[in-house]
Amino acid sequence: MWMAEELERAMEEQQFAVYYQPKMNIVTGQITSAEALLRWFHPVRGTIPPVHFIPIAEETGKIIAIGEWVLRMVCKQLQTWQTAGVSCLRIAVNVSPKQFQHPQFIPQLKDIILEFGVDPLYMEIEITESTLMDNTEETIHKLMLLKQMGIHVSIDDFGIGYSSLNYLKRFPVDALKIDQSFIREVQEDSTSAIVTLMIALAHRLQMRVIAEGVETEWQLDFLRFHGCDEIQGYFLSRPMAVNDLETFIVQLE
Ligand code: G
Ligand code: G
Ligand code: MN
Ligand code: NA
Repeated sequence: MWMAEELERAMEEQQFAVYYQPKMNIVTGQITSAEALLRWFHPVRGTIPPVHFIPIAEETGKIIAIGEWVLRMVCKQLQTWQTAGVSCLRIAVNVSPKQFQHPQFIPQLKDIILEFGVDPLYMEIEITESTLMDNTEETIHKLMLLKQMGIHVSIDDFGIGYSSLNYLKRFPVDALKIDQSFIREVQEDSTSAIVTLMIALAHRLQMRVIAEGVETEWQLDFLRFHGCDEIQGYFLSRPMAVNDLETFIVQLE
């Protein structure tokens, strides 16, 4: 399997980059955070999307090293902003189930934050429903530790997994990110009942709610009208390199 072998080389030869996609507060128009999204620029095969290599990285266990690398890159970026004295943006990192469940995940995260002298308030973790539903007690414990550290936690791709609604209230998380497949259905000729229900559910659980994959102004208006807190998607911005993110934010100010 070429990919498993080349993932190793990709790390050594620095073929990975971290891109950033902003999230915006619908009411204030302010950028609240940016999601770190891994990109693999292969010298021969071109850009390989994460949907192709993240599953292989999970299967081979490479996700542990790759995930650590992403955390380090993000903390380094936060350190750069902090040192330059520019107003810092919170950054959200996707953490795969295997990485989150690893016994060293929290200690390692603490070490990296300390090493770069980052304020944990600028860190956010995105985990999926499947991460929550495995090993529930252990997961709740880890989520409490993250909360104590001041790190935000969001549930990613919400609605497509199997999280028991009854369990959801037991997880100390800050936000639900409605999966983009539901937002795609938000169109002028549809009722979009599921989306409005998910917004109500999140608020009932004292969580913020973020719509992913927002591509049209109509969707934005709908979501604002129904009390969604934040949006992310091509309508606002595609994922981009850090210098483009900085330009994007300056232009908004
Ligand atoms: O970046 P895209 O824009 O193509 O992302 C596709 C998928 O890959 C998403 O589900 C996203 O969560 C996942 N992904 C992107 N970057 C990372 C990462 O650094 N770690 C993990 N575990 N998943 C990531
Ligand atoms: O699973 P996760 O939410 O982490 O993955 C985000 C994925 O969605 C990335 O592949 C990102 O490039 C993609 N994405 C982000 N915004 C949009 C959008 O508005 N439309 C579409 N089709 N994809 C998007
Ligand atoms: Mn995500
Ligand atoms: Na998502």
